[in-house]
Amino acid sequence: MCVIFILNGPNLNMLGTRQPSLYGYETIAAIEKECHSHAAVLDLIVDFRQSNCEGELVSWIQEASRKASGLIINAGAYTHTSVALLDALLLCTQPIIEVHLSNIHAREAFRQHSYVTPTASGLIAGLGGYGYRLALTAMGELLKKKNPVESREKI
Ligand code: CA2
Repeated sequence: MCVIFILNGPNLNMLGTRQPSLYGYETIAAIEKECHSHAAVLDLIVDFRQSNCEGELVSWIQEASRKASGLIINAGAYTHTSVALLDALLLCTQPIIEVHLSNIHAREAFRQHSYVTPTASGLIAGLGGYGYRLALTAMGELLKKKNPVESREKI
């Protein structure tokens, strides 16, 4: 079965404790649980992680490039700042889907630039924790394609 890494960046461990109007009431643990059960329906296995450290995320992206069939990433604030994450993502030959809980394009100008987007097959933003399930569904469809990344094939 295909293993999908789902990586989460800084402060996402705080979900459900503050700022529910922006990020919802769901905790990261609840999102992880939903991802595991949705993945089971799709015949996928999820490796779900969160870190506040940029270097750890870089190492996990490198690990995903060796072990995973696909990568779903919410890089948190590093989305808007990290060339290190971009360089690591550029090494991945697997499909990448970028997820954000909030609609980053309806927020401050600095959140409207993403270093992740150029590496991603697709982007889901503004749908809260549901976006992770949508990303898993899309990943399942992408993985049925012969060349999901090279051609940036559409579902
Ligand atoms: O909308 C998203 O998913 C973001 O990646 C979340 C990041 C933000 O920097 C990005 O621009 C968009 C922030 C995550 C912080 O999460 C918190 C949750 C509860 C309380 C405090 C922070």
